[in-house]
Formats: sequence, C-alpha cells, structure tokens
Amino acid sequence: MSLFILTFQLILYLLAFPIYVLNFIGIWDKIIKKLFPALLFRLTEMYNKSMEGIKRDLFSNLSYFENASKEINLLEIGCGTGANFKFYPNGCKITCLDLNPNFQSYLSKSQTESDHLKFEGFVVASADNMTPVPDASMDVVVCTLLVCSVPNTPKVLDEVWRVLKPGGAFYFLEHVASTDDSTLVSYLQRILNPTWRLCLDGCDLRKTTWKDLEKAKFSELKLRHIQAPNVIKPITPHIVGYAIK
Ligand SMILES: C[S@@+](CC[C@H](N)C(=O)[O-])C[C@H]1O[C@@H](n2cnc3c(N)ncnc32)[C@H](O)[C@@H]1O
Ligand SMILES: *[C@@H]1O[C@H](CO)[C@@H](O)[C@H](O)[C@H]1NC(C)=O
Ligand SMILES: *[C@@H]1O[C@H](CO)[C@@H](O)[C@H](O)[C@H]1NC(C)=O
Ligand SMILES: CC(=O)N[C@H]1CO[C@H](CO)[C@@H](O)[C@@H]1O
Repeated sequence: MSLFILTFQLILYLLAFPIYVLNFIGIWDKIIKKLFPALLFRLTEMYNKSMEGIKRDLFSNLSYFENASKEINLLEIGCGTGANFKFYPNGCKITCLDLNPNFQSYLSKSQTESDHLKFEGFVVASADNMTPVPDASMDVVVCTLLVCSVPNTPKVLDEVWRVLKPGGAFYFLEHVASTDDSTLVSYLQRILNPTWRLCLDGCDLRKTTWKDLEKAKFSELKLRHIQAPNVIKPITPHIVGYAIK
C-alpha cells in the first residue's frame, strides 16, 4: 500500500515541480510568506462558516478565567488575520503574536471591526520562543490552526505554560492526524502531506498534537477529538479544548 501512496505523492511532486524548484533555489519561502495572508484570508472565510458553532462553544467559557479585577489578558499566538476576535468577550485585552509580519493589514481590519476588544499590541515572534511576552502575564492564551505549522510542539506548549498565570487557561482548536490509518482521510493526509506542507507555509497534516498536550505540564486538560463539518477532507480530524496551568 505504501507504493500506492508513493505513486500519488510522485504525481504531486511533478505537478508542483516549479514550486519545488523555487524552494530549492531558496526563494519560495519569501514568496509564500508574502502570499499567505491573502490566501489564508480566503480559506478562513470558508473555514469560519463551518467552525462558527464549535468556536462559539469553545470560547463561551473564557470569562471563567478573568482576573480578580474582572479583566482578561489574552494572548493569541499565530493570530493570522484575526478570525477569532469576534468570539472573545467584551473588554478582553488582546495581545496578538505571529511569526509573519505581513498580516498587519488584515489584522488591522479585523481589529477595527472588533471594537468590543482592547488591543495591546502585535508581537512578531515565533510561538516556540516568545521572549517579548513576560512570564505569568496572561490569563488566557489562544491558538487555532497554529501547531500544524510549528515543528517543535513541546516547545510551544512550554512557552504557553510560561506566559500563563497560575490557573490561566490555554484554548486550542487544531487539525490533526487521523487516528485511524485505514480511512480515506488518513490516505489523503499521507499522500498530500509533502506537497501540502511546501505550498501552505509548513502546515503539517499529520500532527499528533493531543499526545504533546497530554505530556505537557498543564494541571488539567479538557480535550475532545471531533470531525469538523464541511471542511476539506484532509483537515477533518480536529482536537478542541483547553488546558489549565
Ligand atoms: C493556518 S494559520 C491560522 C491563523 C489563525 N490562527 C486562524 O485560526 O485563522 C497559521 C498562522 O500561524 C502563523 N505561524 C506559523 N508559524 C508560526 C510560529 N512559529 N510562530 C508564530 N506564528 C506562526 C502563520 O503566520 C499563520 O498566521
Ligand atoms: C487584571 O488585568 C488588568 C489589565 O491588564 C490589570 O490592570 C489589573 O491589575 C489586573 N488585576 C489583577 C488583580 O491582577
Ligand atoms: C472570517 O474571518 C475573517 C477574518 O479572517 C472575517 O473578516 C470574516 O468576517 C469571517 N467570516 C465569517 C463568515 O465569519
Ligand atoms: C461550560 C463549561 O465548559 N464550563 C467550564 C469552564 O471551565 C471551568 C474550569 O475548568 C469549569 O469548571 C466549567 O464547568
């Protein structure tokens, strides 16, 4: 069966050959970093619609983690275009962090549309090394569809744990590897993954993020495996929930 997967992978290598060449000569990363915000914005429009209910459910619990002055200091890592802002409760103080500075214009637009929130700043940094964000400074950290593009998940979780106040919460919604190797989704993930990762800024279809969360330092973990409705097949398996420091 691996020959079957290899054959289809080869076809994709051929189709995406120009991109592999650009990557080889070292300019593809610059191109995708520039193109990605616009591409992601289109994809998010579709994704938003199908995930609306799931996100609303997930974030309905945020206020539980407000500080003693009834305020929430929230850090969103890999914030992208700001697709989650509308789900945050009134008055939430948001710090945005993303590795790619080219999101600024989309982000500004989402920020203007979210006048129920207070924006504290935009940090350009990698989620696995967030030195500008102080220890124990956040009540809540949010990450949606970020872990797929970061190679070192345990390091991200260590950093999230570091910046959270004790009792603070880490909310996540991530697409992950299929847990059943015999499904169509699993075959698609294995066939597409090399080319998908190259074309979509390092997005890995086969992350087993739930295992990293189970191993991380959090004192409590609420995690559910779900099949996302109405999204393209390779990203149907998701995990959703929150972990408490
Ligand atoms: C698939 S997008 C998701 C964006 C947004 N969270 C959402 O749900 O629509 C992944 C985002 O993570 C960012 N990203 C990728 N690697 C990162 C890293 N190491 N540190 C921080 N952000 C990163 C990308 O620039 C992009 O904005
Ligand atoms: C709660 O957060 C706000 C906003 O950052 C801060 O001004 C306030 O001092 C915090 N309150 C407590 C009790 O930590
Ligand atoms: C999806 O998120 C974008 C921000 O990326 C926002 O502008 C748009 O209104 C959202 N669309 C839906 C259908 O919620
Ligand atoms: C609706 C819901 O999930 N409520 C939960 C929010 O988080 C706190 C802390 O884990 C729980 O005690 C609530 O039951």
